[in-house]
Amino acid sequence: MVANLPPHYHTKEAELKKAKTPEEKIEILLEMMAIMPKHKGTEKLQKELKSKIAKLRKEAAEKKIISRGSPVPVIVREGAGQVIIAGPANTGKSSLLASMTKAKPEIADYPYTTKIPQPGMFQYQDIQIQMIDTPALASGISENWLGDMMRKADLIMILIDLSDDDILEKMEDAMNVLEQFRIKTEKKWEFNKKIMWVGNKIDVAGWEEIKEVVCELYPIEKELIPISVKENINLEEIGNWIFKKLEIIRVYTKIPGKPAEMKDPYTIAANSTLEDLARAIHKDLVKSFRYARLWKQGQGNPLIAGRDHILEDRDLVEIHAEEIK
Ligand SMILES: Nc1nc2c(ncn2[C@@H]2O[C@H](COP(=O)(O)OP(=O)(O)OP(=O)(O)O)[C@@H](O)[C@H]2O)c(=O)[nH]1
Ligand SMILES: [Mg+2]
Repeated sequence: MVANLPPHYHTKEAELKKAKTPEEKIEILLEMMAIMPKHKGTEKLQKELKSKIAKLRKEAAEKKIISRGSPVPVIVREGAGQVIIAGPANTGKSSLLASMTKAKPEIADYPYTTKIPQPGMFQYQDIQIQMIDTPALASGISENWLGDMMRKADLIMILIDLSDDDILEKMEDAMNVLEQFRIKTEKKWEFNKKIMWVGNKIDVAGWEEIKEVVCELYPIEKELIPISVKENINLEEIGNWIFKKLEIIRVYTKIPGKPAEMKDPYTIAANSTLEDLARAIHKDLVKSFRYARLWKQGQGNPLIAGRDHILEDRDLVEIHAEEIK
């Protein structure tokens, strides 16, 4: 069968000959893959390109050419938690950031659009959570700063594309990068960071089969949240999951004798005690703490609680302290 390749493909072929670094070659080969019509006649060629890409990625990874000397981006932590949106190219990471926050990242139908990370604040009920859109998680593309950023984050959201036939290959590659970043244990399904799995583009027919294929190879079925940014499906669910995964609680405080204002809560780690809350408010309060009046959500009468009392989400607390002389 004749391959019938578009002229643009041959231009890319010429570019490939001139490319020097593995990264350049990978980018061109990926573009060639994208341009190539997918039918029986191009099957052999597709395989060849894929194996070339795999070889180059290995080469790039071995040489550790994931630090290209470009300036390291720094993002100042803000809000009640920091979540990195990561994942293979073109899965909708920037689209998700744009839909959840006021940020305006560049979105395009070709891969590797995002080159530098971009933050946005996600309003979840009465708290704000920082979300960071990142460039594709792919060997030969991802740079070391991305690993640093991910290791410092509270939660990593891995966004995959459930409309993509090449999902397995991209997953494998992304997992390899996570291993290089020491976020995933080598050859084991074990992560040393909190991870959440999100599958995008379920507005495209056939996503269930692709999901099945991925879940057969990777044990993510129970956790995977299927969404569509485009059609606004399940996006609310993501907020709830982020909050759950961050394992934080909101605690409202009031001053004795003053009415409660149920806003601007402290956000502290789940299972924190009243003493931990006192510490978060002011270090002197840890010493001077005597007791607290504590209202559980929806309950009228307060309980009197000591410093070891474990707090829960949406508790209202009035701390009574000794006067410091
Ligand atoms: N059908 C469909 N397309 C989507 C959805 N979300 C995003 N897209 C499209 O997917 C393409 C890639 O979106 P981006 O948000 O740029 O993806 P990305 O993961 O940031 O891509 P890179 O920065 O290149 O890694 C764009 O054409 C989007 O319009 C979705 O839910 N459904
Ligand atoms: Mg992007």
